[in-house]
Amino acid sequence: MEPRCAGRSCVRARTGTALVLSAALVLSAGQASGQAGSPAGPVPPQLLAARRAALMGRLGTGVVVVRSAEEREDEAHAQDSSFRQDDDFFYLTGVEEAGSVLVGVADGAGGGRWRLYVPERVPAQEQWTGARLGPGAEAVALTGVADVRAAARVVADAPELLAAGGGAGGALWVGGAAPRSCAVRGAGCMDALVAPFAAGAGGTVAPLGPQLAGLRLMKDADELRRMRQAIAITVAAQREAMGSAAPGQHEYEVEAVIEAAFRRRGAERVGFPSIVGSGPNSTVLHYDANRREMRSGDLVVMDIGAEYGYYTADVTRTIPVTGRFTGRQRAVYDLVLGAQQAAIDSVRPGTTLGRLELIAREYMRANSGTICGGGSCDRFFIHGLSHWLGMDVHDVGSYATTLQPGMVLTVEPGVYLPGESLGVRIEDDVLVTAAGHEVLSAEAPRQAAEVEQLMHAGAAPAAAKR
Ligand SMILES: [Mn+2]
Repeated sequence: MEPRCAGRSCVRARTGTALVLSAALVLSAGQASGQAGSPAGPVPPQLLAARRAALMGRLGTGVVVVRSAEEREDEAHAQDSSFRQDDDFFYLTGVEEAGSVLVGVADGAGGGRWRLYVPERVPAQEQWTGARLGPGAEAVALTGVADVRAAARVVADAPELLAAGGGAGGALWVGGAAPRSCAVRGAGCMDALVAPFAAGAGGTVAPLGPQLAGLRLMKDADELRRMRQAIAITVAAQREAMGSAAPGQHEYEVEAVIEAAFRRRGAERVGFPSIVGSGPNSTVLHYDANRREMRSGDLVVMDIGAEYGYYTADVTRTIPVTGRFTGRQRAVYDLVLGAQQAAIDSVRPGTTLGRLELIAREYMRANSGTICGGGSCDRFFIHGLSHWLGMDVHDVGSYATTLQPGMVLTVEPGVYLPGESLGVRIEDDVLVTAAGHEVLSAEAPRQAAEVEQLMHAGAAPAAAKR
C-alpha cells in the first residue's frame, strides 16, 4: 500500500490533486465488495433471511439497529488495519461494507421488516479502495433484504421507521459494532445514529447481543460448512507443523509453517494469535510471542485456529520436538488425553459444559496415580475445559446453556507443571448432534503414538530440517 495513508484517508488526503483518474473508473457490479472473492463464497440469502426472521421471533414490538464495523483510520496501528466486519452484522447481512446499518422494525407478532443502509459508491474513492457494494439490486440479491438505501439517509428516516409497524413506543435494541465515538460498547451509547431512534422508542433501550447470542449458539448449514473448512485447514496446519518441527528451530518457524498452511488453503486470517510454546512456554496459557529456540527434550504446545469465511477453528496439539515423548512426558500426556476422551464421550444433548468439566476432572482424580506427586493432577488443570466456538474463538452464548444439536464447543483439558517446563494441552472441536457428537478435528493425530509416527514420517533429511 501507499506508505502514508490507508483506506479512505488516502482519498481525503489526495482529493483535488490527482484524481483525474476517477473519471475513467468504471463502476463494475461484478467486483463489488459485499463478499466478493471470498474463498468461502457468499452466505445464501435465504439463510440470512431465516436468521433475521428468527431474531424477529425473539423480540416484541420495537426497532433493531445493528451497526457495521468501521474502517480504521489510525495509521499508527497500520500493521493491524485490515477491515473485518462485525460478527453480528455479518451474521444478519453477509455484507462486508464498513459504514453500514441494518434496521429492523419488529411488529410484536414475530414478524416485521428490514431495511439495510450501505454507503453510496464514490468512483473517486474506489480507485483507492476497490469497488464497493452500494445500495442497489446487487445488495438486495446478496442479502435478501428487499429495501436497501444509502447510509447517509438513515437518521432522516428514523421517524418513519419508528412509526412503521408499531416501532414507535416499543423497545430499541442496539447491536453490532460500537461506534468509534463511544468509549463503552453497548446500548448505552447515544451517538448521532442511535439517539433519534432512542428518542422515538418507548424508553427501553437494550443490547441486541444477548438475543443474537442465543441464535448464534445453534449453527445453521452454512455456518457449519464454514466451520468444517476452518477446522480442516487447521488440522492440515497441525499435521504440517508436526512434520517439520525440530530442535534448533525457533517457535516462530513453526508459526510460519502453520500460518502459511492457513493462507494457502484460503483462510483470511488467524482466528486468534497462534500459540507455539516450547519448554517453559508450554506452561504459559496464552503465550504467543513465539520467540524461543526449541531444544531437544521440549514439549511444544501448538494452539492454533484458522479463520475461514468469518468462522474460526481452535485446535491444540502438544508434541515432543524430537519426535519422541519421554516416559515422564508420555505419562502426563496420556492422563490429559484420557481426561479429554472421557469428556468427549459425554458430549450429547442435555448435558452442560460444567458437567463435562467435572467428568474431565474426575478422570484426572481417579487416574493421576503418582504423576503429580500423590495428589490429583487436576490442580494443575488451571483453566476451564470448554468454550463455545464460532465467529469468535470464545464464541457468544451462556456457558450454562444445555447442549443441543448444532452447537459447537471445544474440549481442552491441560496439565501445566512450570517447575518441570512441562505443559500439555489437547483441544478438539466438537459438534453436538442428535445422536451425541462429532469430533470435527478428529483428523489431527491425537494419540501419542500417532503423533510420534507422523513426526517421523514427516521428517525431512537433516539438512533440510536444520
Ligand atoms: Mn480453545
